[in-house]
Amino acid sequence: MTTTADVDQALEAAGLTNESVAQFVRQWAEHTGAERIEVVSAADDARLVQEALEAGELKPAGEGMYYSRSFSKDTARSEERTIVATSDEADRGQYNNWKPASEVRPVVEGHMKDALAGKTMYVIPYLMAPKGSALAKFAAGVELTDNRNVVMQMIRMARVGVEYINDMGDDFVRAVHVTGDLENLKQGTPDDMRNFVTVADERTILHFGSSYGGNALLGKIAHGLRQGSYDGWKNGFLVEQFMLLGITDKQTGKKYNIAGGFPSASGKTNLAMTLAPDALGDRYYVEFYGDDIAWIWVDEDGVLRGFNPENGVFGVAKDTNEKTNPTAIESIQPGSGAIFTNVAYNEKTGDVWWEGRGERPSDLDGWLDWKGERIADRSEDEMDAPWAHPNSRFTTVLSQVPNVADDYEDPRGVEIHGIIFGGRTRDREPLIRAIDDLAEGVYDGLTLGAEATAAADGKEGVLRYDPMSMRPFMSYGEGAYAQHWLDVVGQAKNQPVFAHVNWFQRGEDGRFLWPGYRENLRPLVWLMQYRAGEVTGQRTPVGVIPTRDELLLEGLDEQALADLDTVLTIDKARWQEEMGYREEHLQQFHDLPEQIWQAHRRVAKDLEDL
Ligand code: GTP
Ligand code: SPV
Ligand code: MN
Repeated sequence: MTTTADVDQALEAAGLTNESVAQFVRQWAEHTGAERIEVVSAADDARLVQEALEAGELKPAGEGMYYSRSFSKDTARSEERTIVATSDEADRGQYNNWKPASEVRPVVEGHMKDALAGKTMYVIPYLMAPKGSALAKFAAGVELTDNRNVVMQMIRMARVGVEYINDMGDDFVRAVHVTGDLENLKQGTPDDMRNFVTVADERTILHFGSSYGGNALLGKIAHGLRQGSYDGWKNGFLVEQFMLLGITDKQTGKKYNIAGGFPSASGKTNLAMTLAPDALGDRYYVEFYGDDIAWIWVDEDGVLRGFNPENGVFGVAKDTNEKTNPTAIESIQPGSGAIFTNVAYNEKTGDVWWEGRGERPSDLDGWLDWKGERIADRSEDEMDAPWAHPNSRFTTVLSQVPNVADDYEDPRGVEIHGIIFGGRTRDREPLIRAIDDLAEGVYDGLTLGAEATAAADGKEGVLRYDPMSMRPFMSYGEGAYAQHWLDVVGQAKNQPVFAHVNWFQRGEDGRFLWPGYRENLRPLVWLMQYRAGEVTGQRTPVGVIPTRDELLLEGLDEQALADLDTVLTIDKARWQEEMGYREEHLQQFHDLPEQIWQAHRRVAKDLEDL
């Protein structure tokens, strides 16, 4: 076990001078019984990668790219094991799984006691913001982890180094991650030992029992979303699971930035990365800012602004290919430093593959599925099982994304002109409907719904509501959350336009009625034109939808043209049915602002009158 002197020596050698951080590290070194302390920064990446390759934790996947595999029962965030704890029961919401801090803290601390005996405790100082941001005070954190892969993932996903923490005094999130003995945690049983706790009013995150994604990289989801949204509530800003992109009209020189929430695994990364300006006669230029998180506030001039707090992309691999998302493919080329997790891997060639990457390799030699089992050894009836896990992912840094905006690191963020919500819904929701009114926009966000996907444990195909795509990350009550939205966005001098989009409507034969992916630029261009008053669309009870001739249709394929009228139609009966479900959904929330109920009743009445 380390002594206080050892800890202090490690901190000093790394140039970590923040005494509050030092105390936090000492306390946890003692509690976990860590054998060694190692403070890391981004500059340590090459050495850590080398160590991980030697230890077999990473495998080479092409030059400067790596493959890793997580434990087979540890492949996604686990929502039912995730808890927001505070000392005030008023923070209990419908979705935040609230518990008293005094009850859960001892449990998870108990699991962590002496859990690092014989192990290294890595100290990861990080910032979830561009350096110099006015919100930096809420963005700094220190993650302690026993897992080298988590360190390498954090180096890609966050800004990592002592320089981000030394001047922060006590303004940092205390984040502790202990992997635990994954084979013996009784996952999914009544004795499940996993606990993913954010003690929001103490700015402390304690995650035990996973080494995967948002369960383990505590900067990203636990701090960047859960803790961040709690801090935002108390301090006047918004923190959302939103992508952020910019569209410039080269003819007019005008630029529009759009932020948007889509539930996990519903298309944020793809939308932010892959819009196809070339498809529309090269008139538009599209820039990438962020694919998963946006922090949003109104500046001193009354401008609604936002930035992406992350430094990288943790993208769903499935169906990512040259056609659906060429930009993503370009960002995971040799030399990119990309890490692939739970994809299929060829141990002889170092190639990786996933469902939707292209043809399945016909030569099975060397191929392992996501569990590490040889494909060639599969029996006849196992042959059709997926090779990659449906939630397998690639991790790459923003600077590798070819269309990343020049100003993506600007601490002032960018102005936000539009806010969109998009679910995964197979019927009812049209391609796009614009909403001009703030309360109605917030109402629309609160009633966002999606079919469950592989990113969260759950049944595929079952529809569930996911307010603003924040359901798994909600840190306080939904009524207060809605009010906070009205308050923050209400301060903006120029109100953003809202819109609801749906790329996932299906025909009776199950095919997608809209080609999606790169073609999604078309409805967004319409939204820009709508905001600028260049098109008027047709007013419906649920918003303004484009007329067929207002959409740029050049180059769209035959099938999409044939299906277009269906995705631009409002089905009154289906919508009225939906209004009943919405009412039940909203009734669960305590203290929902009256303005939201008014918006709901207005839509219901307009539907009745249709
Ligand atoms: P998280 O990282 O979990 O928050 O997910 P995300 O919202 O960023 O989702 P992502 O863009 O990674 O997409 C998830 C899945 O949806 C992938 O398998 C995509 O291929 C698929 N997808 C994304 N956009 C579209 C689209 O426009 N049409 C269709 N049909 N599928 C899409
Ligand atoms: C999500 O599930 O919404 C993600 C992936 O972005 S994870 O980081 O694992 O939460
Ligand atoms: Mn996400």
